Amino acid sequence: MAKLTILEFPDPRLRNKAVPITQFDQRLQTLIDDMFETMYEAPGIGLAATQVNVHEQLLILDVSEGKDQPMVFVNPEIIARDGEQVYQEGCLSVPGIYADVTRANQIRVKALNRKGEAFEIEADGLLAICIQHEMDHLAGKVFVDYLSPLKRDMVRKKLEKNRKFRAA
Ligand code: GNR
Ligand code: NI
Repeated sequence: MAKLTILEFPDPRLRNKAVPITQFDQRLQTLIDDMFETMYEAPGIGLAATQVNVHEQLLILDVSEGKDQPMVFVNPEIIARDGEQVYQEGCLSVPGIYADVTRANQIRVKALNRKGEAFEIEADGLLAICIQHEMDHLAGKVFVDYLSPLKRDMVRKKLEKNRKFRAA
């Protein structure tokens, strides 16, 4: 297992659009295991392959209290959505920044598991938020894109300052 490096906003590589996965080989299994190690260590409740500079349609999450319910979604698609919910989101690629984001309250998702088998789930609450947040990453989108350009620029400056402080 290996811990991977997480790209940080405004890294242009976070803008890449992920391509579908077709090979459910050892490389994919290792990538998934390394992403779990990286996510649990961060710690975070979700991680998209985009964030570790792999531009393929793969996201993982674990929104459980005990951190014992790992979930894997390959080539995910939202096939139904309903309602709205607002939640204060954070992101491992935008460290230390939190902002309210409005998303669908309930979604139905179709995806493949790590073996390439199809499944569908209905999600609401934090699980629904997290799936939508990670699917945005796969589309090259970051949650601060929902903020006004002025606020986004403030986020960019704050991150730059924090990075300089961390480096010093
Ligand atoms: O760890 C994370 N927490 C979180 C909190 C609120 C809404 C979304 C998230 S996802 C985030 C991990 C991450 O950046 N995934 O892309
Ligand atoms: Ni994120």
